[in-house]
Amino acid sequence: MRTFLSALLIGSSLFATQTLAHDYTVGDLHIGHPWSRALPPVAPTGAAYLTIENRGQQSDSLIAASTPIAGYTELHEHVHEDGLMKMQKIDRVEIAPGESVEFSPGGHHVMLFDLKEPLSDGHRYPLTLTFEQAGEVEVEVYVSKDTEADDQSQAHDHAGHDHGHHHHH
Ligand SMILES: [Cu+2]
Repeated sequence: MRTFLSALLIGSSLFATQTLAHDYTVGDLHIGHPWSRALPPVAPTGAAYLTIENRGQQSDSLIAASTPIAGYTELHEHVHEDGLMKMQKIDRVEIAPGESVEFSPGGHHVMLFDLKEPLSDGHRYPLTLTFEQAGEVEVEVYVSKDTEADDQSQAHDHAGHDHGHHHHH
């Protein structure tokens, strides 16, 4: 699969390069490739994925995220419960020194509620991440219908998730 994807990326030239690689630095944190999966226009919720690498000596935590395209956001993780994968809200995502945390479909993600504009393929939107130590950084999220994350296609597709039973505080 990796080989196939690599060939695909090379074959699709400059556009793919620009689409698939972008990163940010805030303090000792390195943030790689924020992206969202494209969804049908009617989707009320979406999710943002990225990687956060801590190149410093002390632990830091992602504690909040916000974007003008969503009414509000939550940090989510997936847990196995009664044989099912469920999402649940978490207060923080800690990134230990020297470690890297990947937000991906089926794992951690920034959940976007009350979408004000559709997550359409090729769209980009700003997302402000707040870290306990490093502070705030605004990143640009790329919306794509097919990304390298499709490599993890065993991970379930977030688009089909029902958030109706979530409790919000
Ligand atoms: Cu979620």
